[in-house]
Amino acid sequence: MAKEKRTAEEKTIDLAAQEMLIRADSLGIGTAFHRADDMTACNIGSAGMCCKLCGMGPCRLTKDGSTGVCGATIGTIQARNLIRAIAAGASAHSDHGRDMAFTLKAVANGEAEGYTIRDVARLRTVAAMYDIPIEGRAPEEIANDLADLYIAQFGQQRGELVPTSRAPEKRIKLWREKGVMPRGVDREIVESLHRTHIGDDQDPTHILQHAIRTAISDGWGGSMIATDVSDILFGTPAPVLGQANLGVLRDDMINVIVHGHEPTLSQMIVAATQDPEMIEYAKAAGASGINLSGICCTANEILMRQGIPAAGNFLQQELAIMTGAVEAMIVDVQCIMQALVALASNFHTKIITTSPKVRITGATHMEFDEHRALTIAKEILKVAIDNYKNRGETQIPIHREDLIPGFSHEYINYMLGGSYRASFRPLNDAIMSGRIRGVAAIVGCNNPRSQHDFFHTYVAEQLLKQDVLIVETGCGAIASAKLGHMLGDSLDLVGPGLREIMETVGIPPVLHMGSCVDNTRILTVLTQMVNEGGLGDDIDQVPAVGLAPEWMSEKALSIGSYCVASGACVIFGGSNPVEGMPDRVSGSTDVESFIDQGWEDLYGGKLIFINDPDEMVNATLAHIDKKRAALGLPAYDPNKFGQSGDARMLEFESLPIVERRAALYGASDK
Ligand code: SF4
Ligand code: MSK
Repeated sequence: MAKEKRTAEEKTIDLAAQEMLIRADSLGIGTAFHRADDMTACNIGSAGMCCKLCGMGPCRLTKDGSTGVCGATIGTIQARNLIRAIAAGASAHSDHGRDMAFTLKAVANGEAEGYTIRDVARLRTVAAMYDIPIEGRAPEEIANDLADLYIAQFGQQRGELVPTSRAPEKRIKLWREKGVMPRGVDREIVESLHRTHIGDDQDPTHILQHAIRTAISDGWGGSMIATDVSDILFGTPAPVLGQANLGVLRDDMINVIVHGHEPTLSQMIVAATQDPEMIEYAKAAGASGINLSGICCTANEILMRQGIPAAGNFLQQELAIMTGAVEAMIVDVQCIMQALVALASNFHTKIITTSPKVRITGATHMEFDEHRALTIAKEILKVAIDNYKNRGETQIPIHREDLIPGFSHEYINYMLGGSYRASFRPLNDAIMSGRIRGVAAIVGCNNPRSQHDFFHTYVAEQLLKQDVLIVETGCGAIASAKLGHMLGDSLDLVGPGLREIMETVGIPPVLHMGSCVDNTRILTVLTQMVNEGGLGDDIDQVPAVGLAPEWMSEKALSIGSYCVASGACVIFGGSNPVEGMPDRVSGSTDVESFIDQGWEDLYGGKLIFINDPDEMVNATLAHIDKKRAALGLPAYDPNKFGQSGDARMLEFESLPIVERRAALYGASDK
């Protein structure tokens, strides 16, 4: 039976994306949405029950009690597939972190053209955490030592990964007790592959213990290093005005999109687009200037630091090209669809690969090298400008929305107390009093098998109504941005207690905390909340939940697992890589139960898969309330809050000036 095709409205809730999907249909061009409709996912593979680790297979296990040729059980095969995915995700983040550390080293030694240490305060703070001497030393000297320390974390063979020292004390002790303290990033990833080779580790729970160790080496290792170095080199994010969605593209300008994850090249592209020589070159080509925007997490990197607009999230990479208005899409690593090249051949868009690690057949390759970064950025930009003359008919959706991104943990600390008394105290107090019921981090990708952006934004909206503070990263953050949830004037979405806090502090309902590698910022916030006092002495006691409602990448599984290892309850939507198969494999599999209850018993955190968005919301609230009760905090009661004077002030502010004066001073004072 032919598979049913979804309408554009069923594929995405985003109006700009819908318009481009209709255009795709009229031009007869396929996208990931169409391919997802055409391709039925293999139910054995999606449940993690297919093993192809040796030449005796592939072995597809479909019934209770069945085994592979070697005797491997469903549990072993699911655990092996899961740890391999986590190891791949950890390797992607961590290799990014390694490259950032090498860039820091090059900058410290004056070998990286165009880069400087933008955030010396952050450099000193991070260095001091590791007892690197800072007093009386030049930033470059400190950066050199920090770079050496960070580079060493990848190849370290013994001992403990140094950045794990930033976790709460009790958590560190727990990791040591359970034998999951990572030794070195590369070592844990290599061992994951070794253990899953035919004939090695065949006890599912033992395999998954190492999955936890590998994931910790990502979250408290490679990813944390990536975030630290990005902040040091490009500045710690602070609120800035930005825009999101395909409507940021311009008909009268050269449209250049950066897509991928690493900020090293994109930051130089930002600098190059502002170079008078390049602007003149663009004008000479007949355009009114250069319009830079981003897709995916590269978008997040330059959005939260410079306010460069985000053209869209993961599922909009093809749709941006569909506008016909993009001269070049410059890609680095991760989440880049191979389909871009074929799709771009229908238009004039050039797909330019830049990483030595990533080539796509048919794309133009212009390799990036941080030692000549600005020069290369300008060369790439010239290719885009030269391509403007080839532009044909365009259709740019009008939809775009303003947003305020840039809520790094440093900024959250500052905004809660100002420079006089920067502190997490007000946040903890608000949770303890019940004004804020709890915290949810909504992160991760889009997946064309679910309605684009719907899960992210629906879950966020429902939780906001329940006074849950929302922080977001990655493509989920861009989904919220496109709906205007990252603006102060969206406060109507929010429950009464949370609204009081937002009005007092001056923050939007959803806080944008960065790219997917920046989920480490959330670990830092949770640790600071613990250290502030009043919410227990470890992360597993904080009323907080992590959600990845539309996940698709292996990185998401690594993120979810390091959050579990850190004590968080994590809820994923969409496909469950360790599920049972209805009618064939009964109930939850051993692995599914283990990453839920088993991990909770060991680490206080758990990983669960829920497909229904309302159930996701209910599970989140239930977990938050359970943690509140365990801390002895008052039960959540929305009727207690919402009467602050700030609300009255906002009412005044919304009045036309004449009425406002009349309300304040009487009708005669006009
Ligand atoms: Fe089959 Fe075992 Fe080989 Fe996997 S390792 S493919 S289960 S024989
Ligand atoms: S880009 S990993 S689709 S968040 Fe970070 Fe988005 Fe997920 Fe890629």
